[in-house]
Amino acid sequence: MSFWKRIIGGGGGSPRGKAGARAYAVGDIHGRLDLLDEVLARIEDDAAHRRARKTWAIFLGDLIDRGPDSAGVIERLRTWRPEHIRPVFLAGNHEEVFLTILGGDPKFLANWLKFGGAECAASYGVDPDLLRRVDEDEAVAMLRARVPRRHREFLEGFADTFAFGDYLFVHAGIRPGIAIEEQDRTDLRWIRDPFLRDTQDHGCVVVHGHTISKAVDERTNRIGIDTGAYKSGILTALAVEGERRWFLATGTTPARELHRG
Ligand SMILES: [Mn+2]
Repeated sequence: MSFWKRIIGGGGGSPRGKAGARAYAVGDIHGRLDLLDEVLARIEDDAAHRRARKTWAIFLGDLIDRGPDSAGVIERLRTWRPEHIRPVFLAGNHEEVFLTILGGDPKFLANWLKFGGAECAASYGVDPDLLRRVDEDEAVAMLRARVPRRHREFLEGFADTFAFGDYLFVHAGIRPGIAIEEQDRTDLRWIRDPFLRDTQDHGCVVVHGHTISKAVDERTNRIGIDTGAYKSGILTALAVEGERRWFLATGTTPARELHRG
């Protein structure tokens, strides 16, 4: 049932996922192939132990940078073909920057190297110190030569949003007060405060990554699941089916303790 139907009906019901389906959403991976392997195994195991449903796994973006193995993460997800689970990939701000550089534009290069790009470059066998020393165009050419075309094409195919019943999955968030179809792509990938501080109902529950919280940041109008995997070791996945939702995470932290408060 849509948000408006519920309001008009005066029901005050909980948000629901798409009828007859299940979704798993995975937060910012940032080059942690070790944690990705673990969370994929947990998702596949969880799905195998529940009723067969049409099932999606939505990756909220920022697969790359910061952690040690961006190239490995991309290759793992590019070739991930679980039975009965359809992967959906959303682009984060880190994919945007990486693709801009790989497209031949060096304007973000220096900042990218500072914000986790050095580790990404190293995962492709490109020495980040060398990238800093040579001129920008040469640095871009070195990266373009080492990042496989199939990786670039994979990243270029990422979506901006994924709607699932009363839920909307995005990388960073939405600009409050603007219809989903009219959202600016930059907001979807980069927004923080105007979205994070907003308490109004958006007409959907927004599930997002991008901004790190110590525990799952579960509010009435949004759920943040970026638990800072690259430094915390905790990569979180949210599962939604009907009115139910539950969390899977790497490490030994019980899902319950991932909740704030
Ligand atoms: Mn991000």
